Amino acid sequence: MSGTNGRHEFPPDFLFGTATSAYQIEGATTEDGRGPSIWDTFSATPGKVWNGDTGAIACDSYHRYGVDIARMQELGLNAYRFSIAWPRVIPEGRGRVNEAGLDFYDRLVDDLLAAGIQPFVSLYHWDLPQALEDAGGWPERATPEAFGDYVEVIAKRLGDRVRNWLTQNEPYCISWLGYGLGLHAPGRTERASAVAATHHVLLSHGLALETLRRESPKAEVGIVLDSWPVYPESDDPRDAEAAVEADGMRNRLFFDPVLRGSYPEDVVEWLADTPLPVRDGDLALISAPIDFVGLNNYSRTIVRADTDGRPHSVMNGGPTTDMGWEIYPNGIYDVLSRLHHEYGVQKLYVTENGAAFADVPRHDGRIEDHDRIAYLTQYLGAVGRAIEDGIPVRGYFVWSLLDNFEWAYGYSRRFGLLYVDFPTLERIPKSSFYWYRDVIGSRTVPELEPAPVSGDEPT
Ligand code: GCO
Repeated sequence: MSGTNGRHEFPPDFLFGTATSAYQIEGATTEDGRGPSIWDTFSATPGKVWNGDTGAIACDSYHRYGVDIARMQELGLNAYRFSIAWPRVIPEGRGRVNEAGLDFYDRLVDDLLAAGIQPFVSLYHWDLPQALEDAGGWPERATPEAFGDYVEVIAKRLGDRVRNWLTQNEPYCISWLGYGLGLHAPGRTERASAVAATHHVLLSHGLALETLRRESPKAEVGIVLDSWPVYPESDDPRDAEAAVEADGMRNRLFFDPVLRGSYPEDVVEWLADTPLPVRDGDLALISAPIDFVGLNNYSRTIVRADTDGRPHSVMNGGPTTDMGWEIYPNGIYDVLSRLHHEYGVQKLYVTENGAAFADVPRHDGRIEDHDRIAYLTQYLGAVGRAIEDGIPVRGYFVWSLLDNFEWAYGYSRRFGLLYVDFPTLERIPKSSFYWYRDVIGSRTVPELEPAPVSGDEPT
């Protein structure tokens, strides 16, 4: 489709940001009274994370957040999305509040505001207090209830200054990668638990929303949904049906309850042997009006019907990032358009988009990440095209400000605009950092320049 690589201008109030999350950047996992989280436990379990990497040090942003804010100022960021570590604030998940943990986020919010950067605060980005997992984790209804109490503590402390809250981040990944496929913490492979977690994570959004409306009435509240749009591999009706099923499990299972107040009937049927633990009143909480939807999008899924008709995802040989994810900028346009036109969402942020590539510093210290610039140009271009077509996208956050702990991939995947030299923790701007600075300064995505000529990989 045309127009993605061309020049796009963004409206004056459009927010340009970057995103991070606590466990991926903070380190200091045993300092100042922080309790253990499921990611401490999971990453300490042999064989779960590449290279045995953990978040114990990460980017040390717990101590170096001042350095990071200085870099954000250099970029000219309008907004910064970060997450609060629940175990830093309530080490056992419920009950006792750790004031030192709260103080850290208090300072972070103040320093961001002083730098003219709007905080977008994620209340949960996967670091569940281990004590709550020991009591059953997200499959238990007690967990969303504890989350509501934790959110109240945060809102009471930061609600006078924070104007944008994100309740949950990627409910699909929390429930299905964590409890169904076991690829993320806590590493369980129990379908019934993944289904129960799905509902309880969404319920926790509803409970948090109720609390935030009360304790932080001037703020806007949204949820972050990750979506990989699903396309059938061919015109064969069997592929089309398989795509509907895959889209149901991956997207509609989360979009529908939040934005329509009901679970999709076909998905409920597929899950009939392990039903969603819905109680009276839950869906009203989950679908209470929100101010915006945050979309995380990186790629898409293409599916083919297996011999039994079930969806099977396939790669099409197109270009991919270092995650092996296909680069498909029209996908972000399609999801934004769907959320607006099909689901009636009136305000959207792209809360994450970005790319991992194997960045290698040269002898002169420069990191020329033309592939990341090309990726961002195309995706931000697609976002620009969505805005030109009347889709209400109000901001865009690059994942990520800096290279960080990429979950089960440890430090082997680099998503940052800042290169992090992990042995020294030095931050070095990549070419994409300067590119984004210019985009923000001019509010314009320029046309993509051809890549500098480089040698091919020796074969
Ligand atoms: C999320 C994302 C991030 C990842 C990023 C790249 O949940 O918001 O998973 O934490 O680091 O999406 O995979």
